[in-house]
Amino acid sequence: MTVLLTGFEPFDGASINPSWEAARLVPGVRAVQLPCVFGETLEHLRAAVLEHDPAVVVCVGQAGGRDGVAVERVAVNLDDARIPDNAGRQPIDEPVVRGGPAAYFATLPVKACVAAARAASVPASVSYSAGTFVCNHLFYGLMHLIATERPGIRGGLVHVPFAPEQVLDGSRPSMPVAMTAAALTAIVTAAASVGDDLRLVGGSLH
Ligand code: PCA
Repeated sequence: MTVLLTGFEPFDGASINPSWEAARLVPGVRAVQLPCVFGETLEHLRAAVLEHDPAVVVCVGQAGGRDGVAVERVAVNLDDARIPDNAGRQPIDEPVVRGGPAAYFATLPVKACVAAARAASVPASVSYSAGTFVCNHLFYGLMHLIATERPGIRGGLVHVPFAPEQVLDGSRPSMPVAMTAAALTAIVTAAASVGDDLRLVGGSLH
């Protein structure tokens, strides 16, 4: 079964992006780096899906400040950028896809993915907001592509913490890249093998 795993190039002045540093370490997948640019990132994703014809697509992005791996459940049809992307674009209150539904759910077994990461000894949880920047844009575009053209694909997005070298003053949480890669390896394995998602207590109060 072909698994496509994407990570992002660095953005916001950073010199690395742990999403790509970890994705490239995962064995047995097609790993592709995507630009952190609204619109363009979706063109690259589409080209990778056409080239590799994957059964599973897991997109990965950095979520600076998070203290664990987050398997995202919901993609919203909203671009609302707090900072410019790598091409200087900063959309405000625009849809990802004009006329598209307000939101899509991931088609990954999100709770099984979280359980798999935890079984690999990595802190992980389901998240209910992927934000409104390029990661959510990519996630929504992926789910729209799946819904309209490739209904068989299991797809979703995983947010990962900073790498330790990005926060050497220790003021924000971080996770070693090898640990992030171990979580991604467990997640893609679960995504490729679990049928129905696990019915586990989860959710979030806010
Ligand atoms: N994280 C950003 C975009 C690229 C990345 O790695 C986000 O969460 O939107």
